[in-house]
Amino acid sequence: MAYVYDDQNIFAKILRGEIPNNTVMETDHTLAFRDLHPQAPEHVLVIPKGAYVCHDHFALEASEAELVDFMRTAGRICADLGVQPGEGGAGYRTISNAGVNGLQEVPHYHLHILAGRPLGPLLAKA
Ligand code: DGP
Repeated sequence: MAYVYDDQNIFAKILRGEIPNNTVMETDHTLAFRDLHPQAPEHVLVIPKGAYVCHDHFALEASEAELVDFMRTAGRICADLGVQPGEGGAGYRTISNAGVNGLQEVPHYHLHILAGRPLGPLLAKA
């Protein structure tokens, strides 16, 4: 089944400059900005500039340049936030929700980076 991308989603509007955002980092293929409703003291969203719906879409169909750029950008943000466990930071969590069961609200692929407090168990009880 082909992925169907809705270009009216809120992150597509952010990428087109139709809605403002609090940018943390921008590269050729990737944009990172602060979440509007932060769930932790640090809550950054990393998105590809390409039209990908969710993680599997991006992982399966993005170019190597896009994939590398996205992952390196996410890593650099962790470094800039000072949260890398290997560098003495207190750690963080990355999350990517997909589809109905993942409770994905915005259908443009994004990685949440959450940090700045103990984040508790991975999943709430259903
Ligand atoms: P998800 O449920 O994984 O699709 O998370 C979507 C996130 O996007 C949620 O944490 C809130 C955030 N969000 C929604 N609308 C906006 C917006 O207009 N600007 C920003 N910066 N974040 C938004």
